[in-house]
Amino acid sequence: MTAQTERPDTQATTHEFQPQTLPSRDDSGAARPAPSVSRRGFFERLGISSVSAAVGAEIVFADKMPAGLIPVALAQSTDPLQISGKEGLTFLNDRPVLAETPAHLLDDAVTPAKHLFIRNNGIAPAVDALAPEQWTLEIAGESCAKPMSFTLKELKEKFTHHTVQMVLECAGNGRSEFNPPTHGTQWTTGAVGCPQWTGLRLRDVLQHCGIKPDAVYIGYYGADIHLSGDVTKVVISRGAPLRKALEAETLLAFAMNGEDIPWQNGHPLRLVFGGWPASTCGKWLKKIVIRDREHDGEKMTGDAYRMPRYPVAPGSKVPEEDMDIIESMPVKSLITFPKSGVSQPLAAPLTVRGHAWAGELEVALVQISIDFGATWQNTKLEKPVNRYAWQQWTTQMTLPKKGYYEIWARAVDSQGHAQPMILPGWNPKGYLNNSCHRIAIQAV
Ligand SMILES: Nc1nc2c(c(=O)[nH]1)N[C@H]1C(S)=C(S)[C@@H](COP(=O)(O)O)O[C@H]1N2
Ligand SMILES: [Mo]
Repeated sequence: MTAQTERPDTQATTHEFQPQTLPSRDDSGAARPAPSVSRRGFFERLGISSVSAAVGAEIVFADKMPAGLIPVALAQSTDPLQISGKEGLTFLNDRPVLAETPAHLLDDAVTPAKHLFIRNNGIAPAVDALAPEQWTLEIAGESCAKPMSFTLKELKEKFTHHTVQMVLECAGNGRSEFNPPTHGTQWTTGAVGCPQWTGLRLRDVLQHCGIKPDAVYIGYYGADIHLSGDVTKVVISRGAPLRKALEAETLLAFAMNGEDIPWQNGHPLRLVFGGWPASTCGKWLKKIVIRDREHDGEKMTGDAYRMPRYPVAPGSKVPEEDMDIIESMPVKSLITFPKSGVSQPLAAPLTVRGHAWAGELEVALVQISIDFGATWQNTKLEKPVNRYAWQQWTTQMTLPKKGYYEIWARAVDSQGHAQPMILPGWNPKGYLNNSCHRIAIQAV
């Protein structure tokens, strides 16, 4: 199946891939067939000698093999796709790796590393290439007064460490519900998580290197490899306006939940912006540029990560000049307990809980409905542990009689914006679906 053109079976945790060697289409490109599979553990062994070992013989034209290519011999394996350190994720694609988290596995207040989604636009660098001792970060760009390069060790020694819990959510999360369907990863609800990040303030590092008065934007570059295998091609190079880059919460993170960031999530260094699309949060970070104009790197231009400035009819074409770059993400919530589909004894009180978040704003209210939105009841909502962390909500209820119910959750932000019950405005790239999360429950 191709993750881009068919809706994934949200129940499946793994699926089989067609063995073949074409590069897969990225989130914004033209459709190409989904490629090859991998065998258990393959992703960690991208060095040519180890690939040869896995194939069982010397690969004769190894020097001609595109970087990151998974040999057909391995692709024919029927072992489910697995990435060490990850558990329970639903894989939507293997090349690039796209994996989302079922809602009930996001029940923790702080998302554990094993349950954080993966969204790669290219091929993750081989683990061997990510040794923290050898890692360097370059700060440059036409609006950088003193361009310089730091080792990771120097960065950690020179600048104060800060820890902030922040939501990471792909702007395309929820895309699978749009009709007519839009191109791109068909995420259901699971391209989101909220781990705790530790790192240096981007502003401390930028200020150390001198920000020229004409600076307006920053852009990032990572160490991942383009799907074509062409090492001169940039996978993704997005960024944010300088005012966002200089916020106290904007981090160059070297740790997640007090440990190394998982390999697929950007070890040993990644950017994290609070409340903005996760596409701004560059992984395997090698370079930051301070720009005198809006950054024009890969996936900053055209219609990538942009929304129409006005409501448009589903399926319509929108001129690029009428599209704006997505900034703060919209208000949203998840029901993480109970798991959708469970049966509940009628007599027992039912606990329902989850999280809510609202980009740069705070969530003011979360309500649930058991009658398809006819009536709503308030839940108990916690304050965020810090700005940009998601908030926990919980409530107890009894169901009136035996039978099938849906529980819907709806969050309202501090400016009074509520989640739509069904679908928000259709847009050409299928971004920002913040419609209510629904779960099924049966009272027995
Ligand atoms: N270097 C690099 N950084 C990247 C990406 C990428 O493909 N390469 N993908 C971006 C996108 S679109 C998203 S949604 C997030 C996903 O972060 P995660 O894989 O840690 O969940 O990383 C962002 N940063
Ligand atoms: Mo994304």
